[in-house]
Amino acid sequence: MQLANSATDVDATEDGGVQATVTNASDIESRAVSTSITTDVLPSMSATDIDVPALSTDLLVEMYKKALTIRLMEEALLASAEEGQIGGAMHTAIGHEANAIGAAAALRRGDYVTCTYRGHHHGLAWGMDPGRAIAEVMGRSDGFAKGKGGSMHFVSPEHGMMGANGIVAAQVPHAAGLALASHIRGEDRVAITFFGDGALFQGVMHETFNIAAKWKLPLIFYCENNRYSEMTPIWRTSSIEDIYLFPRSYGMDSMQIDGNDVEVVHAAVSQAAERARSGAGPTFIEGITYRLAGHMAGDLETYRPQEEVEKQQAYEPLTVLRQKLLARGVDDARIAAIDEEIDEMIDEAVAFAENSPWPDPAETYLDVFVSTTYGEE
Ligand SMILES: Cc1ncc(C[n+]2csc(CCOP(=O)(O)OP(=O)(O)O)c2C)c(N)n1
Ligand SMILES: [Mg+2]
Repeated sequence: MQLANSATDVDATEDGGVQATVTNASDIESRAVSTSITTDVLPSMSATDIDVPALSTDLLVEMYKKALTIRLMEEALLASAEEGQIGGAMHTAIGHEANAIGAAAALRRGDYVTCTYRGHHHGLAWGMDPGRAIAEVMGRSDGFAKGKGGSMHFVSPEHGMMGANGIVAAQVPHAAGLALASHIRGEDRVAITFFGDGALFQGVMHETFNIAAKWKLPLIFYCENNRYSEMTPIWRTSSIEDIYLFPRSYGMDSMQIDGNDVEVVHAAVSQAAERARSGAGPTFIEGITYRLAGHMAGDLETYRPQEEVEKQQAYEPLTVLRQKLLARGVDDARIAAIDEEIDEMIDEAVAFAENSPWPDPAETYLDVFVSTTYGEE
């Protein structure tokens, strides 16, 4: 196994995103990681060995802040939903954070992302502001889609966030279209699309695998395998539980990785992005993760034992990140100060959203239809 010898510097962007640049830094120890899965929910699961360059401590701190921001925002949203402040279905990504954060840091500003109805973590990882994000979920006019999209249609093209989607797998061909547009325009933008394990059994998924591989589109397929499709465990629905094997029948390279470790996710997405930009085509990444909260707000979770959830708490993205920080010498006091800072920031974000006005009914039909035809400016 080859040991990588590079590290990543953090570059916090103005709009709150975290961007990473890989540089040579032989003084930071690199490691080759066998990302064996620590859960026994699926004891037979084994992961792909990949080279994982050590990220800089500064970047890990930024990633921790982002993960905590997402986590606390999601918890605040669940509380707001319970108070009846949120209309429609709302799905949180508590436990999934590392998949979005590791990927966003490995990609460039200008790269596209599409995702499922479980997409708050992608939006924030791509730089969306928590106050406006919460306002959107609450249907307020300061939201990114003026409150018209809500949780399931999170969108912010200025951040490259091209849309969450309530229809399982519908966002996948959208990302193929974005990748194709990038190719036709001669740009080097990559598109990444996130979906769940349940999406693998949608026909459009396989149609997209085929054409993306055939046309070598600059596309990254990222499956957040939390081992449940709504309330149904994967072993009841899938002929094989190693999801990453499906795309291989389309001639696509794929890997199965630890989706709870930002460094592993970062390394995998970096590899896939390099391949996409070089013209070698798409890669499929299966990030093994776990949904710590219910499928959606109000889920009674009668379909899984509480012990299973508790077991996963020992290896969830925030715990993993805290351990990494402690190992790098970032002490408990510094972490506690960060925790306090983010907690206050989320309180302010919630207050901002709650004070945001409701949309004007006169705007109902605005921004609904595109007013130009293809090719017109
Ligand atoms: C085409 C379609 N079929 C069914 C549904 C209902 N549905 C909503 S979420 C979901 C489960 C999807 O599971 P998975 O892809 O694993 O994503 P997760 O919710 O676990 O993140 C289903 C079947 C839907 N939204 N769209
Ligand atoms: Mg799932």
